[in-house]
Amino acid sequence: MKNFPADFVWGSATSSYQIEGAVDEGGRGRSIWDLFCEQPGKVLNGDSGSSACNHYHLFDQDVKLMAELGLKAYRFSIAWPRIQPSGEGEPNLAGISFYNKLIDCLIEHEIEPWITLYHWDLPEELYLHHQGWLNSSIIEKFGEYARICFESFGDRVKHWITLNEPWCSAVLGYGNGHHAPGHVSNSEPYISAHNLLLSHAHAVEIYRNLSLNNDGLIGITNNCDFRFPLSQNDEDINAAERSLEFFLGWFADPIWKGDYPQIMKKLVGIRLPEFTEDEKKLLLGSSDFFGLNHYSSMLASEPKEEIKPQENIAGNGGMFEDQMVHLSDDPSWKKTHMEWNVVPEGCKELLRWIHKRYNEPTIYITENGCAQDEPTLEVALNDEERVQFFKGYIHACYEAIQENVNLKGYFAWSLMDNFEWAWGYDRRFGLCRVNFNTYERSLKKSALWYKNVIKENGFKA
Ligand code: PNW
Repeated sequence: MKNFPADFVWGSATSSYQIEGAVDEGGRGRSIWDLFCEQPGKVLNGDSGSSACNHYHLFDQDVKLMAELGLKAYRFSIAWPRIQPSGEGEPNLAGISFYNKLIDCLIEHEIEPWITLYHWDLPEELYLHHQGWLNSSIIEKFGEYARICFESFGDRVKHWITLNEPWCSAVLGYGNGHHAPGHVSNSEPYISAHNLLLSHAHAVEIYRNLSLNNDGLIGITNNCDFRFPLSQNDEDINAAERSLEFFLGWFADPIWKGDYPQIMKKLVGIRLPEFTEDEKKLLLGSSDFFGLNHYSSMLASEPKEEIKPQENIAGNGGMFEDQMVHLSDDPSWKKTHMEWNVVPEGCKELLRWIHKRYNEPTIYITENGCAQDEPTLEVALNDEERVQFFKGYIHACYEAIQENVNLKGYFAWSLMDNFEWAWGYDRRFGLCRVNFNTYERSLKKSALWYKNVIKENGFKA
């Protein structure tokens, strides 16, 4: 038996726009994703999250499903435009009431609520009239929104995540335009990332100053894939390291080391904003734990020829041309329906890398999972590939813990099939199957497997 520490947190995660639906109800304002989905060609099949899983109306049923799985914790996000429809000003009481009901229902079922404040649904107004994450005025606004949440829910919620994957907001939102608001630029990713980081640090300062008199923790969740060097040549080893610094160091170094990685300053030059001394102080230590979303790995090598911006990815925000790394796949790797490589070993290596670089932080994997092609209910209910995926990655977590990595929890992405951003409903990550016409949920094989892992606090290898 591969047993985990007794207090290991087994959870599952979702996000507001991906599951709630009911976009015009309860006084919710519009977000940049409502706007983005209306633009032809941005989302596969013209899908949008307007009804999604109808979780807004079915949340109590969903909490029962979580209880049935034995989840110890549930990570969900709050839709900023439900709390402040225009992104500022007085709170919308119907929005607060919805999340109060959800939180109370979770607690009643002994499931710990973990709240993410920002999982990409920026109030549209802040984008249209205030330049969204490109304007440093967002820092104060995000702080006020966060304060409302802390004051409304902080008596019952002990785990807070300020931002989900700011890399995605910056690179996909402002670099290659694959996500809302769909900008294409090679400088805006660095500007938005800068304001995202400062917004995070400001919200954490507010939380800590509120002294809610509980033992609540607050942190940030970053995403990172692992990079294996293609060969054992120094050049390729350096390329892999550089790629990790561009991916994760960009967002984690300011918080755990007080500034951006040196290599980014060198390669990005004047497009990388600078922190003032006060900002560095504010950022340093502004996360009580290391939230990590991890999905995949690639091979990294020194480019053989000059890397040109790829035709279809003009200005990709540092992931490709700025870092000067050639990325490739090992042909032996299996791929998921997202075309992401399945490499459990990369998960272990990344955990080690974080442990070492950031001085042995407490880590929570706040997302890990895989999309599978599940055209019918029957196929979905027999998702053996997903069982194998979870088995491999959770085993990698187990091995990392054996090496003293301080991994304290794991959240499967996702509780149920949902609106997978630019892929609409075509990519299914759920432990539970969702019929998007009837909203019926059914437990997949992977859900039953995970249920047993939680019950046994481990699994047979
Ligand atoms: C994450 N990439 O998104 C998000 O936190 C979830 O909302 C999402 O459903 C899940 O992972 C699966 O995609 C990502 O391009 C989107 O590297 C894109 C990337 C990584 C994470």
